[in-house]
This record gives sequence, C-alpha cells and structure tokens, in this order.
Amino acid sequence: MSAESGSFEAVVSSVFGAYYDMLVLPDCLETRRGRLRGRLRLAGRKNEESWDHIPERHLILVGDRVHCVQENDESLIESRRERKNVLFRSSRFEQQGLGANIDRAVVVMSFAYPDVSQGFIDRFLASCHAGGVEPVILFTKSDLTDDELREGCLELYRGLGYSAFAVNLLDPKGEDWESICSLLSNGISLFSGRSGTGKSTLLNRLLGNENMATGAVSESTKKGRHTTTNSTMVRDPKTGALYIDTPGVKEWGVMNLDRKDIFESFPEIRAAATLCKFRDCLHETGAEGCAVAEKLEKPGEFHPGRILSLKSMLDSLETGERIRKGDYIKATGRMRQGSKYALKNRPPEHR
Ligand SMILES: Nc1nc2c(ncn2[C@@H]2O[C@H](COP(=O)(O)OP(=O)(O)OP(=O)(O)O)[C@@H](O)[C@H]2O)c(=O)[nH]1
Ligand SMILES: [Mg+2]
Ligand SMILES: [Zn+2]
Repeated sequence: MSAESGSFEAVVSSVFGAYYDMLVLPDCLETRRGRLRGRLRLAGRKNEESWDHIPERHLILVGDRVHCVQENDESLIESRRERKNVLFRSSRFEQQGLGANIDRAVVVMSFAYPDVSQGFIDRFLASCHAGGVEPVILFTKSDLTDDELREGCLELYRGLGYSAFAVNLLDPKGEDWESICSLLSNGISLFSGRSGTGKSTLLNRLLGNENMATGAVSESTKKGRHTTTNSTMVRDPKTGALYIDTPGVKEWGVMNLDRKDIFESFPEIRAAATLCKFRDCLHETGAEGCAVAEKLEKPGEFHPGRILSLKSMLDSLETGERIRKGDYIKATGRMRQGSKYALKNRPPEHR
C-alpha cells in the first residue's frame, strides 16, 4: 500500500528516545518521524523482564525494517520485520545493538590520533563474525604514518582474507579510495570506531558535502571529542546506498561472546582447528593432540599481535563481568546477574 493510503514500509534511520526517524521504502527519499504502537512497546518491556535470554536493549535499531500505519499526522510502527543480522558490542553492563540488517560494517581505524589499536580491530572482527556481518577495515590518516606501519597493517589483514584499505580522508584518491567507494556503493554500510578516527569525515567525503559534524582531536589528550552522539543513517543520492554513522566508542567489548565464538572468529585458528583431533574442542592450553593449542604455544605460527588479541578476549571472559545467558539488563541499561547462573554456581567449562 502506498504511504497516502494508510500503511507503509520503512527503514529506521535514527532513534531519539521514544521517537524514530524512518526512510520510507522503496526509494528511501522521504523521512517520517514516528513512534511505537503501544502493543509493541509492551512487548519490548516484557522482553526486558525475561530471564531466559539476553534481552535486546532496543527493540528497534537503526537499519530495522518496520511496518507502519499513518494515523492522521502520526506514523505508528506496527511491527518489526525479521532481522537479517545485528551488530552488537558489549561493555561491562550492557549489550548495545549498533545496527541491524547491515550489508557490511566498516571499522574506521586511524594510523595516528588516535593510534592504531589491533585489539580493537580484532574484537570488532569477532563481533562481526558472531553477528553474521561482513567486516571491512578502513585505516585513515595515512598521511600521518609511514610506509612500514601502513603496509604492515594492510598485509596482515589482507593475508587473513579481510577487505582492508588505507586512505587519507583529507585528500582521498588512489586505488584504495576507489575500491572503498565501489564497495560501499550499494546496500547498508555501518561505520564504527573510536572517537576521532574519521567516521564523519568519511561520510562527508562519500556524500561530497559537510553535513556530518566533525571535530578536531583534542590537543592535550590526542583523543577524539565524541563529536557524533547518535547513530544516523543517511542516503547517498548518487548511488542510493545507505550509510550509518555511529558515535565513537572507547572500547569494543566482547563479553556477550563465548570461548567458541572467539576462537571461530579467527580465520587462521579455524584453519588450524581442522587438524585438531577432538570434536567440539575448546583448545585448552596443554591439551595433547589439540592442533590449535600446540600451534598457540609455538612462536611464529600466528601473528604475535593476533595472539595477544585472542588472549585478551579470552581473559575478559574469565573476569566474571561478561554478560551470560540468564543475565538481565534493567531498563536503565545496568545489568543484573540471573540467580540461576550466578558466578559461584556456574560449571567450570562455562567460565
Ligand atoms: N590528517 C588527517 N586528518 C583526518 C583524516 N580523517 C579525519 N581527520 C580529522 O580527524 C578529526 C576527527 O574526525 P571525525 O570525522 O570528526 O571523527 P569521528 O570518527 O566522526 O569522531 P566521533 O564523532 O567523535 O566518533 C577531524 O579533525 C578530521 O578532519 C585523515 O585521513 N588525515
Ligand atoms: Mg563523528
Ligand atoms: Zn583443539
């Protein structure tokens, strides 16, 4: 049905508290602001009280496809379509959905101000793998680095089979810039990364305008200033592609993942695991016949930075701060542990 006759399909482009901006399908040329129908709000609240699964902090995320009815001046979201995927990150107390139905998630990582963080990239890659989202690595500020760091980063990730590019967003040109433009020319792309890495600058370059606010990195701390404060989807008028700019995050937590998710997110470990003698192996250190555990002990088998990332992710599962099955997130975003899964009662293999 057309929008005029009372009902329409849309993609959520921004969330402001109880209000949602939506791009009306099929062409996403018109924006309407609306809210959830009461029944759906109730379902969301019920979901939050549930102890059986990790609840969704937001029932509706940027990128969600929704069915709406137009009642006089008001657009009401009637239902959400099934999600193709969701990209989650987690912190100590909450799991945050960054976007839904995304065709690719780009981690925007600057070579300097702020420096490259391999841990951040690898955690991001693990979340993409677990969420069924195609990852892309975009290194920015290539004008502020040397060939050694630039080529080292690109070789490492390209060698593992990832799409990785390096650009100077102040003067974007060359092979990598053309590749990234063509990669992003269809579907929904989400940009994430630490503050100040150039996510909004990238959007302005893609769109050929200065619509997205950008902020100079602080002189004293060399950190970004968290210029972008809300996830927003915009449409590229040249191609019709949709881009999601997200606020900078300090850390990319993977506390919502388990040991298996983390190992499986490393392509080099997936390859080694095919040689492992055991089924459903957890690759415990010292396990005889476990090809992964053996290779992890031998220097030179894997990239040392990747092993550090792996260990740090596995360590974060040991702290007891991770979100587990049965944990419960209050409406405030704070987490409470489900009693039946309380730390002391958990069997050791699940720690
Ligand atoms: N030298 C150089 N500066 C860049 C490049 N890309 C972005 N910048 C600058 O870095 C600063 C931060 O860029 P933003 O686009 O605001 O960063 P952001 O990732 O959106 O940051 P938040 O919104 O805080 O998450 C701005 O001053 C940009 O001009 C680049 O490739 N080279
Ligand atoms: Mg920004
Ligand atoms: Zn094994």
